[in-house]
Amino acid sequence: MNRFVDRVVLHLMAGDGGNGCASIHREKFKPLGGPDGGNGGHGGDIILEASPQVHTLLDLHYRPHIKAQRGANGAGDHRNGARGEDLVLEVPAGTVVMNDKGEVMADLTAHGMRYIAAEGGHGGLGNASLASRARKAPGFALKGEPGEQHDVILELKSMADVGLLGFPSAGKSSLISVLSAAKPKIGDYPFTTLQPNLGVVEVGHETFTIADVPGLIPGASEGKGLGLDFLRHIERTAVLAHIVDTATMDPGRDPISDIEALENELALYESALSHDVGLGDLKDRPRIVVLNKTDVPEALELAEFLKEDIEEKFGWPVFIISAAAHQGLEPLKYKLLEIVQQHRKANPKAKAEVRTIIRPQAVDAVSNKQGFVVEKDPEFEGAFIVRGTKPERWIRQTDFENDEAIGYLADRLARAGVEEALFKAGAVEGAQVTIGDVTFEWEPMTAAGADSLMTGRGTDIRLERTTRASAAERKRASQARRGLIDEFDYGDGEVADRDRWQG
Ligand SMILES: Nc1nc2c(ncn2[C@@H]2O[C@H](COP(=O)(O)OP(=O)(O)OP(=O)(O)O)[C@@H](O)[C@H]2O)c(=O)[nH]1
Ligand SMILES: [Mg+2]
Repeated sequence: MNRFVDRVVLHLMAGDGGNGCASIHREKFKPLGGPDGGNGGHGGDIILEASPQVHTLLDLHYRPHIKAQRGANGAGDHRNGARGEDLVLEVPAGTVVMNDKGEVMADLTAHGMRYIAAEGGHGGLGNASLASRARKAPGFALKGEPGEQHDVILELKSMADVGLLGFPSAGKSSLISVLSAAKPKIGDYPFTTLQPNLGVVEVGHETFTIADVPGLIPGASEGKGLGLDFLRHIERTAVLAHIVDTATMDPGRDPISDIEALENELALYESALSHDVGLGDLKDRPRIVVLNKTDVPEALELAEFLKEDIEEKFGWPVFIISAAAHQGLEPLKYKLLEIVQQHRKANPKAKAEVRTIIRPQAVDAVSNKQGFVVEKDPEFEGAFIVRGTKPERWIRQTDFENDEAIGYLADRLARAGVEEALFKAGAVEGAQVTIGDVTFEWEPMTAAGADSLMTGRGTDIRLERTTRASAAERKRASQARRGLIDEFDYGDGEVADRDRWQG
């Protein structure tokens, strides 16, 4: 028998972005070719997709460490790195995705629904893409951004319309086996059912699904028996059916106290989902009571004797059946279908067309038009923290070994208005400013200062090297000086773009 796993913690590592390349086009007689470094490819995402092919989270249980492919680095000659391949993990419909704080991030209720659980890092731009009027031959490129890394918790909450509740051996599995084609294990010992079973019930042209979960006993909420863990599989149901054993010889047990005992446990079950699926708590779900095993004469007597009392006491419809003898099943089926249909009308199904759930954006990026916020650092007097998707990405993409790259970053931050926002927030020169993982001393630039930080040529040594001319180049240069040839005409029909490459 397959092991059934309905909760796993996954350690996700989306693909890192590839690094951009800083390269200068080199050709004989063309010492000052333009920047031709290609961009790094984006890292692969890790995507969860609800699929009809899988019914448990077992596979993921055995390989909880999941890593998507990184993007390839850019290369010279304008070659861009390939994108890392996305990794699609199939999960059963009904899988709820939570972050490590237990907050629900997505609920994959319909087949085909997708959720990007970890996003690949952006590839870094190569120096060809970074070139601009002011920065003609950048001597740096942007680094690939690391892919997202975090844990997610997956919980399977089966998609059933009807949930069966009852003591062990009450006949839940027997009932599902006579109502549907499902063939769960049936036994005359308690806790025969160790994993939820789903069955499809046909009533005329209509169908609904029914979930059989392991039996509950008093104290289940404290972990007695198999505990309440399996109740998550009946959380989405439209109706709960109490299956009551009216033939039990157990002293101290009778149908009414059985129902009350399970209701007590149910009241203690707290659903993580109640607010998100709009179904409310399990304890508020409609109920019916099914008095089973009435093929036993004393049991039938007891059931008929208690029927009215139960209806009055709990206010729920009561059905007298025998799963073993297939008695009383038709009225039960029709009643269940009726409640399920009412529920479906009131709760239109999640639209399967919404295939990809876009990840919720960081609050700051949504609420703020600029895409970032400046906050006072709660830990240091006079220090500030800049939060926002973009500035944080820019930091991650910066090669802090390269002055020119740092200059580019400073320029970018100033242009995005971070500088101004820091001033407004009361930051002064030398203030400690943190963006993402990096903390630095703030040296404000005026708009003019920003310009002076940009150098047309850059500090890339490959550029420096081009100024150490070869013999052929020296010859060209002297010919050009004497007006014999045009300095920018390489004789190959291609005229170098002075404006762009000659600073
Ligand atoms: N006489 C009689 N026995 C029944 C009836 N329904 C179930 N049983 C018997 O009761 C015992 C338990 O039945 P199951 O269907 O396995 O009970 P369950 O509620 O699924 O039990 P757990 O999975 O352990 O919680 C088995 O021996 C069944 O044959 C019935 O209508 N009449
Ligand atoms: Mg069972």
